[in-house]
Amino acid sequence: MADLEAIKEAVSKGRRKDIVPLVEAALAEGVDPHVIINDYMIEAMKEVGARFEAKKIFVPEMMIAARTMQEGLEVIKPHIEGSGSSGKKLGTVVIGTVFGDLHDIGKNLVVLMLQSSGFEVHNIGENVPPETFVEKARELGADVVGMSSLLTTGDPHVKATVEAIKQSDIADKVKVICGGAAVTEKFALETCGADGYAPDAAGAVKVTKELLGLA
Ligand code: B12
Repeated sequence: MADLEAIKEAVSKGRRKDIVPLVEAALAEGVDPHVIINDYMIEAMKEVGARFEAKKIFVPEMMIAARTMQEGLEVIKPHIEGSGSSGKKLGTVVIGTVFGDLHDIGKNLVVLMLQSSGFEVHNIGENVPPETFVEKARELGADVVGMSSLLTTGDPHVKATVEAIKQSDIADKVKVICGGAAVTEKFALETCGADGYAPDAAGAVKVTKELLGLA
């Protein structure tokens, strides 16, 4: 039987040498990759965050946990890519993490889920200033711009980025969605004026489809 608790523990304790064989074994037994990610890996990262907040661990441990999760995700990726796509491009999404913020795991999961659902996704990276979101969205012909924010100190950057897009020449061409642990629905929609919010990667696909009239 697949040891899913061991996957959670490998991520939360940063046991990098264990993660790949554990994930491979679970996948070989037919465990749903989304279950591995959502119910075990993300839960592990929540524990890591709580231990960091309680000063039981520090940045290096948080970093090793993140690396462990990323290595596990690399094994899972091919099992998700293309899984739900009909082959027809549903739209173009440009997505990045806001200025000052280097967290990328959640954003990269959103990228993976959107790609596997049939969207063309351009990942413009982390620490992205508002004007770069606008430039890239214009250059790449985005239908939707997504931004990720994990730090509450990033709130002004989320607001500034939404405003930069809404005040630009592409305002009527793109919809703006926000997410990440620092963002609430109220903050995204009411304070920043974004068009959509989602709490997780599956929700990101749902809201993107809704905004483009595909759902
Ligand atoms: C791993 C981690 C790190 C790693 C990041 C590695 C990496 N490559 O990303 C490292 C060690 C580098 C790091 C650094 C820091 N971190 Co950190 N980190 C975390 C941790 C433990 C997990 C984040 C994560 O990957 N979660 C798993 C993913 C899958 O979840 P997610 O990102 O939330 O994404 C999901 C949803 O939010 C949503 N989503 C995400 N993006 C988007 C975008 C859109 C458009 C949509 C619709 C949805 C969506 O879908 C995703 C999938 O379900 C969190 C704890 C937490 N609870 O979040 C702290 C946390 C975010 N970090 C924190 C802090 C304080 C820091 C540092 C400032 C620490 C320091 N003193 O240096 C630095 C900041 C560096 C910087 N400038 O960015 C705090 C933030 C507190 C706050 N209120 O602002 C947290 C909350 C920890 C805590 N409880 O104190 N961190």
